[in-house]
Amino acid sequence: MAITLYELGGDQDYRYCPFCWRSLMALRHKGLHDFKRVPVYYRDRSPIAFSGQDRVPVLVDGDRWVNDSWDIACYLEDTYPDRAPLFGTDSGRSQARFISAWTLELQRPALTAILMWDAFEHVDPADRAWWRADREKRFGKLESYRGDRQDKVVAWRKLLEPLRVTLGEQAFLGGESPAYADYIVFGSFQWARCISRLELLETSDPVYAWRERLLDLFDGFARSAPHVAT
Ligand SMILES: N[C@@H](CCC(=O)N[C@@H](CS)C(=O)NCC(=O)O)C(=O)O
Repeated sequence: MAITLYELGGDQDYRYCPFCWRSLMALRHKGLHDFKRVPVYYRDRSPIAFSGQDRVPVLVDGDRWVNDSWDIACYLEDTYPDRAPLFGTDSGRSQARFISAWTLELQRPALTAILMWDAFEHVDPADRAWWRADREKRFGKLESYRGDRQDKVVAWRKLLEPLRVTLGEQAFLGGESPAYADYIVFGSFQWARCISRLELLETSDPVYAWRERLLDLFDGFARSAPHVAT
């Protein structure tokens, strides 16, 4: 059955939605390599109107569709049980829910504020007026997020301590091999890597080495995605 993933479109074909990256990695993990990627732009959500909501990712698998990255992961796990497990067990699934909640703390508001200007710069030009109006309503003037953010990055790194301690002991959150929990957190790092030159991690950090391992997965699938990080 043909699979399509509707994901956020940015300028120059950049794909940098953290939640879509969770689903992209989950598809590859399940060995579902042959799927179509369709960009959805902020200004026009009509391609996903069939889902009755206006957020990406949305997955279409034959005559079924699922929206929300968590529901997509559960759908893939339950629909393709004979392929590599994303959660492993019910308790793995429950614990991944915790990781998902924790990752939101990591991403919002601190990382969002650090990357606000970068994100704006990579919104498709035709979406910029919409994006500015929407984000300024919620977060204030975009220009206030410009400038040196190094101090903020140093403070943000402290939030990574539970990740750092865990990955100091094991290769992945999934243990010896990656699991959906890894893709949840990785989505935020991949988002950052796609839009920003800011170095979020020090090379000596176990989280850095983990991110490298994730970038290498599936023949360097995430590494080869268009990005601005050096
Ligand atoms: N909880 C949702 C969040 C999805 C979400 O917020 N997606 C963003 C793209 S990263 C979106 O569609 N944003 C549209 C907007 O900001 O209006 C999930 O995990 O799928």
